[in-house]
Amino acid sequence: VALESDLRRALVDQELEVHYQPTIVLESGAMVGVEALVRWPHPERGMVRPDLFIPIAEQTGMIHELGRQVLRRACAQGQEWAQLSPQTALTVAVNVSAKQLQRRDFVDEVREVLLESGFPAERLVLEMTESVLVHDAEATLDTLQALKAMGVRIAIDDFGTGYSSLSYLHRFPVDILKIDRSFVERLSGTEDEDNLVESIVQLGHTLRLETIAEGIEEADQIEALRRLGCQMAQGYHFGRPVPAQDLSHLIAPSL
Ligand code: G
Ligand code: G
Ligand code: G
Ligand code: MN
Ligand code: NA
Repeated sequence: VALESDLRRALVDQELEVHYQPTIVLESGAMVGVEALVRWPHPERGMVRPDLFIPIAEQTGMIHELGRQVLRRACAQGQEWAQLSPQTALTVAVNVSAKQLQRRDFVDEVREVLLESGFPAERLVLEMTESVLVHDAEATLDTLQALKAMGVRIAIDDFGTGYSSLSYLHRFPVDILKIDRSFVERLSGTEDEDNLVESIVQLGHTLRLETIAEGIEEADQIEALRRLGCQMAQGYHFGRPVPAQDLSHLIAPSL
């Protein structure tokens, strides 16, 4: 309850921060995007992890305000980077809870944030988990098609850990599969584990989806992923989530 009222106050005072983790093209090593990850610098508890407060926000309905603040911040930041370095054309990926997608006005909210920030819809990626597609499939399909029509791209987060079905992947306007880090962790071990990642990458090729491997911590995982045909990656090896200013030197090196 203490955390809940603290979170309510943090939202009113706009105390949440957004950190950004680079997304890298495996072939070239170029940074092509970032994932926005919310952070809560709590006055007494220090940095509170999202795993702790996102569920509270979902249960109390605060997730809508939280999500709006993160989306606003991330699109404004994306636009700032675009102006500092027009040639970089970074994508910005924002995590979205099932609860947010279920709200009727979610699409309007995304449209408004894009208009207000000037950030191009084509460079916004919304990340959601597989479970979102399964529950309330008809309403979700409408929502995703409306987002798609605006130009926004859809990524399935933690892919491989949820309720996977080929038919919904085919049916929903998904653009990107993010391969869960539990699969990447076990890479370069036995052939069976490599084959698991390989089949997700192959599925991506078949459905014409981009694949992003998550949780790369070791250099030897990069070679394995390249060999398996995975296009992109994220992980502490390339960069952990950091405040926007800590990425500026990578985005506009001359500044
Ligand atoms: O960043 P880690 O940084 O600890 O994130 C933990 C979990 O919180 C992940 O599952 C991530 O997707 C989720 N998360 C991080 N930021 C956000 C956010 O802005 N909105 C939602 N809904 N989830 C987020
Ligand atoms: O669920 P989602 O994929 O959005 O959450 C991303 C989570 O993974 C965040 O908590 C982020 O901080 C964390 N993360 C990012 N890169 C790595 C990594 O290389 N190793 C580990 N263990 N976690 C990572
Ligand atoms: O950022 P720093 O200089 O502390 O990073 C040292 C090394 O550890 C780098 O290779 C970096 O990619 C990696 N790294 C950074 N943060 C984390 C983390 O939270 N967990 C793990 N396992 N590795 C990290
Ligand atoms: Mn994510
Ligand atoms: Na993930």
